[in-house]
Amino acid sequence: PRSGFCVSNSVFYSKRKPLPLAPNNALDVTTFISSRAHRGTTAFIDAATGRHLSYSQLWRAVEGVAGSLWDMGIRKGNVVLVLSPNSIDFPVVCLAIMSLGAVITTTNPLNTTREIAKQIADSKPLLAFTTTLLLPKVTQAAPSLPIVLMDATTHPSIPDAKIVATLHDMAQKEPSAQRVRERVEQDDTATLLYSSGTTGPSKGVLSSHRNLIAMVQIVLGRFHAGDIETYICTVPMFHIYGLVAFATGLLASGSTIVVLTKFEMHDMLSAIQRFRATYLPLVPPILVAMLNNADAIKKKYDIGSLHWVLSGGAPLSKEVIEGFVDKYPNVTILQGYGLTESTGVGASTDSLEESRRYGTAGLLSPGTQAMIVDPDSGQSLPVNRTGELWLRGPTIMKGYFSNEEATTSTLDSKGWLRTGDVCYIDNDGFIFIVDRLKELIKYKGYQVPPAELEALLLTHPAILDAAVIPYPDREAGQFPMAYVVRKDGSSLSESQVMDFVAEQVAPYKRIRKVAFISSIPKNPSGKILRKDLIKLATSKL
Ligand code: 4UW
Repeated sequence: PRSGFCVSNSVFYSKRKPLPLAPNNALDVTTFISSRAHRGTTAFIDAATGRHLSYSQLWRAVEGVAGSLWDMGIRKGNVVLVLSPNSIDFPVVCLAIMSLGAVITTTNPLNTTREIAKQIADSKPLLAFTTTLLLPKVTQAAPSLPIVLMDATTHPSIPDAKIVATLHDMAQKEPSAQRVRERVEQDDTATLLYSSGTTGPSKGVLSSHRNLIAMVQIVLGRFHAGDIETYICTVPMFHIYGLVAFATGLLASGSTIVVLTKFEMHDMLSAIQRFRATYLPLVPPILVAMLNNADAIKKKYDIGSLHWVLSGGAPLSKEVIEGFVDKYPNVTILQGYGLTESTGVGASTDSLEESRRYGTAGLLSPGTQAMIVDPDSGQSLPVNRTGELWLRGPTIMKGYFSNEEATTSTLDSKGWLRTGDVCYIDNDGFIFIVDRLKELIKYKGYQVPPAELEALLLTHPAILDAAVIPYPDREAGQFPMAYVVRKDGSSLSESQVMDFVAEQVAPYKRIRKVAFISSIPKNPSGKILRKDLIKLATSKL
């Protein structure tokens, strides 16, 4: 069926043109991207230094790095860690690793040594790419892990660090005739990104070359034929959003990507002005800030080149969209909804007309199917009825890395992914996200798994029990709030609880509100009744 929905068993089919899936089974995503024809010349510009990479330099560097990795002994299936802020070198590293059939695992540079060590212990990388600034985190987390420095031109000797090469040297390497290309199949794993899914701590999400190739085609399909856009990249490339856009998808379109190493409002706005950027992918908190300061921004910067702002990673309120459109009338706000587990975009609005349906997350991506499932009865529901969104299609992950239990409770035998998002689909096939069933907290678009913070709180000698919930916040979207049961006789204070957590987690995971309670409400099987706590916490708002 090509209409918005199929009535027979309540499966919704995408209304977009189907994907022309790549038929050749022996294909890696890097080869797929590099073989696309386009008219683009400049691939990347570093916003701070103006350093450029043309498309031919990009593919030359990827080939050099891949050849060097091969010489170092990196082979198909090996995991390589990338711990770096955004840079024009980040995509080079990712594309080179994937071209060998090796697997990228990325992590947030804000993460603490403890958090990075945990991911290293789980994913077992053989090599790490990092920067001079982040080097101490890697060496402390895994002292024996060999390291490639991404931002040094000479090979530094730093005590205690096992630096084996610089990216600079690797990229210069002449293509070697010796390198035997191992056959990479579309079903081979390409990325191992971490996500907490519907419950529990972060887990490795296995996405295949097939998943990524389909995502590249979805990103390409969102293009208006022949347009070459200039993008600003400020969303993180370590996250699925930045990775599928800036380190893979958009490179197949010939677009130019202006890269900011971190988000800074002034840097972003002056980069738009300087490079006449047309397209700006963001997370909601930055749109909120642009709205709050609209008059001052318009006075100080000429951002007239900007036509598209893409928002995703967390919900964007109708009020913000209306306010934004009012303040920036030349800009169309597009929405993208996705998950790490769906290797990127599951639904999106792609045009001015679609964007006018304020509040929608858009139409299903090409080739993607959906069901809306009643969480109580397990029945799939028809249009305009609210339930859990399930997704199926060519971008859905292979599963969680060495975690059979999490995989089977998230992916069913027919390939349906339970998103943990509460949604409905309207008569025209537009998805509306109304709530989150899963535990996940999103602080400024970053994932904060409550289970990790709860486990940490329970290690405090004065804490008997704890539960962590999302607390709504206009700027951050939501932040983690803790309900804590103190042990008898303890005089533990709110700030002591917050400090205890802050010392051990990345800043975006910090507990920003604490309340004490006599017991944590739980169901008979011991599951925390989060909805009750959320109601309690927000009843006074
Ligand atoms: N509206 C409401 C949204 C939305 C949302 C996400 O960190 P993850 O696993 O993944 C992401 C991925 C976002 C993304 C990827 C590729 C892309 O092109 C794009 O375009 C803008 C966005 O966020 O978190 C997944 C969870 O985040 C929430 C939702 O709960 C989802 O299950 N979420 N996007 N537009 N909520």
